[in-house]
Amino acid sequence: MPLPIQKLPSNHLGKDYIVGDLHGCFSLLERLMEEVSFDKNHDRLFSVGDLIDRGPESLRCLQLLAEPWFYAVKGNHEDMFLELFIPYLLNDKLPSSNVFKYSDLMHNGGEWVRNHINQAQQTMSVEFDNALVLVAKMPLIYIVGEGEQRFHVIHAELMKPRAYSIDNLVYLDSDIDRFLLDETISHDIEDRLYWSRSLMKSAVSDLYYPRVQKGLSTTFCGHTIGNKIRQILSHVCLDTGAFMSTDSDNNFCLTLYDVVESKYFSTSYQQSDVNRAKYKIITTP
Ligand SMILES: [Mn+2]
Repeated sequence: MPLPIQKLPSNHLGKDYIVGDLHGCFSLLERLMEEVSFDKNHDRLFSVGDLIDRGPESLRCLQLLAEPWFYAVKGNHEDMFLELFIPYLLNDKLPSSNVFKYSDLMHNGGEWVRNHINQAQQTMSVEFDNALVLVAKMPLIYIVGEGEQRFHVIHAELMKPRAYSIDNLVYLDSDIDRFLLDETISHDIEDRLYWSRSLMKSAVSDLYYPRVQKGLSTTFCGHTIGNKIRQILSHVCLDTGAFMSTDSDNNFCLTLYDVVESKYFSTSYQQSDVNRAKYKIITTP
């Protein structure tokens, strides 16, 4: 199995971009990549996970995992997907219809997988099988670059357990370096990495957390939907609700952040064009 934490050098040849939760919104991503003239030979695209479910093109999003320029961490939706399909991956045994019906995946927008079941042969489609192998290899954390340039990509939050003191709420670079050395990450840390909403919920509550956490490099994340980018304790949340952007009553969109130029691009199913704006991340308290 590949390591759950992967370290990559800075990109000196091209640019690095981060995209928020895709949830099947492949065509929106295509539009944003075209807008920024994404260079597949030199640029890299990082994803904060949750490639699948709820939106229209889940499998197409998973197929991005085969691209050499695409780097995605596992989200809670990929975790639910694997929970349902790991037995099939390991022993070719499809889940029973009851297991399917009552799975977490089916209750969270995973109905699309039904279109890939080959009932007669009790297998999934070849495209599905290929994607499943790639999902099983997704890491939980990317560490990119060193020093001032360093950033992380995770799905949700780096919350510590029983974090009561404001000075001690989240894991720092030193903790992440230790996870990297240990080559493993415990199950409860993994769970909070996928599911935590403590910090981002504070953005809409009265709780105040500073934008920068000393000792923690910029950590791009998603998982909690808002109608704009939010920065709390060095976590920069890019989940702007792409799959809900079909509704003209909201400002939801897919967001792509350009790390080098400190700006973002967004688009939605309601628009045919792209918005662009500066969003400078604060790195010193
Ligand atoms: Mn999520």
